[in-house]
Amino acid sequence: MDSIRVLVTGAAGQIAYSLLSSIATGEVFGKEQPVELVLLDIPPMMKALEGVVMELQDCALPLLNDVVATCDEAVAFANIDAAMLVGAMPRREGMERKDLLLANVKIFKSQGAALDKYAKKTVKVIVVGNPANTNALICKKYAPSIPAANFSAMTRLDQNRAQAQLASRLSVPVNAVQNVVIWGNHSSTQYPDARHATAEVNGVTQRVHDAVKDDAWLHNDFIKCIQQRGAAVIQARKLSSAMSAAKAIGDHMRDWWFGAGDRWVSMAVTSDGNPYGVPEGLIFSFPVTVGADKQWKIVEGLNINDFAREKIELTAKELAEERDMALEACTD
Ligand code: NAX
Repeated sequence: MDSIRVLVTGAAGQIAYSLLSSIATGEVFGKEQPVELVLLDIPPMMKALEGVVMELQDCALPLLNDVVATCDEAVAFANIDAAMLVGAMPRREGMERKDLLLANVKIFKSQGAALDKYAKKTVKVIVVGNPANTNALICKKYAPSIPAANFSAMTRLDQNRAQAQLASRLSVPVNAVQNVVIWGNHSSTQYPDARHATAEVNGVTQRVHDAVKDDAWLHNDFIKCIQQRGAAVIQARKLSSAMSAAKAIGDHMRDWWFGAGDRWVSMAVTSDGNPYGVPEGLIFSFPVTVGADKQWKIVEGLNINDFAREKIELTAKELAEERDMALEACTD
């Protein structure tokens, strides 16, 4: 089988450190699929990246055909089949949200243009670096020759967190819980929605709502826990989520690559204005199904009550503000 070429940016960072071996052991693209890993980071990180390359060699991985480490986007984006855009400008003390957005516009404008120029037109892109949804929007804008459906931002970590919290509450394995939805932005305005979720408890599949029997918890503490989970990990670890983020990147890409069957997964993808009234063009997290042809489709027809409508509108409003700020900084 021919190798596929997979780019990971921010390759000297902490998420990449957990992610790279899972790609190279076949956990993402399959146990038969040889891969070439392309590692992009910025010039001051090249020495550290050398160490990562040495470790990948030392893992002696049969599926890993080649490793390229570079700080040159023309090299990094050439002929790639998948792009995991993890690297981003971190928020520094005293930095306003707007400053962070603007610093990232520069990075994702440049990487979008590099995708347009050098990548395969079938490339599948997941943006992880924050603000992930808006970074993906900018990246897509500067890669007009690549289908919009090939761009996504990651909310799978939020989905995994939500699924795990519900499973823990019901004392069932995580896989017994299905169809939890993350709507909107990968930020504290996201709406983790268990209204359509099901759980298999004692061999019987039922609505999570009926199994939990605690609406107050589902409407308050559950939602807040997922919205604030990233901050809670930082407070405890003094570092942001890395192991769980890497696992979620693998889950997102594997389901995209192979299809997710009848499971719903949450991916932030381009809104076409339907079916939930989210403004067209925003990169917004929806429940999607993914076919074996690698095409995702938004799950339609879900009942949106007033509570849900308010939460979806709030996170859409934040994303529209981010978009406006980011686009203002794009002079062309
Ligand atoms: P680290 O600071 O450990 O690593 C980031 C790496 O990116 C660094 O090596 C840095 O040099 C590199 N980098 C910066 N600018 C770059 C550029 N222009 N090209 C290539 N590389 C560049 O951060 P880490 O913990 O790995 O997190 C990476 C990003 O993921 C952050 O933006 C973080 O906020 C975001 N996250 C997003 C999540 C999501 O669910 N969407 C969850 C986890 C994580 O917080």
